[in-house]
Amino acid sequence: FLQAQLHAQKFVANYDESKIPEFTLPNPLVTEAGEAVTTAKQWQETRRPEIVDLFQKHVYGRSPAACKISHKVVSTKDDAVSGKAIRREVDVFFGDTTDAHSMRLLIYTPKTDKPVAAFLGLNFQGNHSIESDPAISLGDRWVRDRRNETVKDNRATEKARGVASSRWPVEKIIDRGYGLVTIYYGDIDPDFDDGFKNGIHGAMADQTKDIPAAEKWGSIAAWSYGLSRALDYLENDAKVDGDRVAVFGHSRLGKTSLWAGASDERFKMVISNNSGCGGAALSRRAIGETVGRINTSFPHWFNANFKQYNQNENACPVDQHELIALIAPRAVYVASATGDQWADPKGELLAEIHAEPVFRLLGTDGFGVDGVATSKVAPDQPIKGGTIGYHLRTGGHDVTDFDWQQYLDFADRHLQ
Ligand code: GTR
Repeated sequence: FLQAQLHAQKFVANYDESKIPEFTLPNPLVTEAGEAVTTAKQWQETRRPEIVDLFQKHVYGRSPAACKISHKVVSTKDDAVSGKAIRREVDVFFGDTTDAHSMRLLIYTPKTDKPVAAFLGLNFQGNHSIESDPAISLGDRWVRDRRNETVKDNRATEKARGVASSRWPVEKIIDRGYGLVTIYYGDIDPDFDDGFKNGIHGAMADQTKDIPAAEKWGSIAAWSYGLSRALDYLENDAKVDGDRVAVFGHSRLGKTSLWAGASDERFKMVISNNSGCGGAALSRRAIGETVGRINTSFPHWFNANFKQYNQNENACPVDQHELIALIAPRAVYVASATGDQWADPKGELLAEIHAEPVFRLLGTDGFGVDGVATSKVAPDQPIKGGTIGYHLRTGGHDVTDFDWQQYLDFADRHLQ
């Protein structure tokens, strides 16, 4: 009981700006040796690799080198989405044989002869949850018990069909000329703490055996690795243009899309929807969800080293503005919600503001407007004219049509 009480005291969430501890952000444009970074070449050759390495070592963990993949087409439907799209299911294997661990890609492409730009994003409840069509295979992998009829004994039921469709406006995406590729994140790595035995952690244990224990990949890194392997597949898919793929994710999967986009420069655009702590939000603000809180609730998301920064964010050699900086000069969009203070909307925008000097150094227009400041950003007024996009949507922790509207507009400017 005492233990529980101490625990609760330690993690009473703070939402009071005046109680934020004093902090100094690491400067993305100063090398570890203290040298100022003044050229794109210096950034690309010295500083960028340093920051990637710091995130691997202190935050997300080190993943194995890219494995060979193989694939198998599971199904094809030529008249999906009211006849406007082709829908395929493709199993992608983490290895060159089809007995390797696999993930199932659900791929929608508009009916056109040309390869299309596409959104790639992980989903929480299974591919069958994004559309109610009974022809989509019902996943048989472990899913979180939701205390409702969509899950029984940690397996999805028929009732799970379409339950997440409000977050996946497939028809709108197709009508705008884009493809949509989604994967159930639990195919890659089930989202619970089992000492990294299941999912690709277990399947690829051999490939990670030389990585120091404290630096081994957590689940966010594993999910990101899956996204990169999905991109390997898409690069060879005739219907999708692998050079024009936007990686998208909400919440823990927004943390994942950011790390995927930061660590894999082939993603041309990166979208973080309400990603919060360990995603777009600055850790040093320690407001809403904190590093100590997240490492306690979800010990498997980050590497073991990251635990050192519980209640000790200032000691971490990187902060999340540098994660966003790693995406430069490519397009990045961060979305917050007024009702999602747990994810620290202000800290999410500040991270972009503090990443902007890197985008400018690399010759982009940054936000595309001068003087972006947290005090000036009004709800539901997107900033989407530059390379860095942002909005603060009214409402709660979710993905809505408003969010997608902005992502599609942003994609029109960066992927078309
Ligand atoms: C919460 C967690 C957040 C966010 C969210 C989600 O419980 O505290 O960091 O990731 O889950 O993924 O929905």
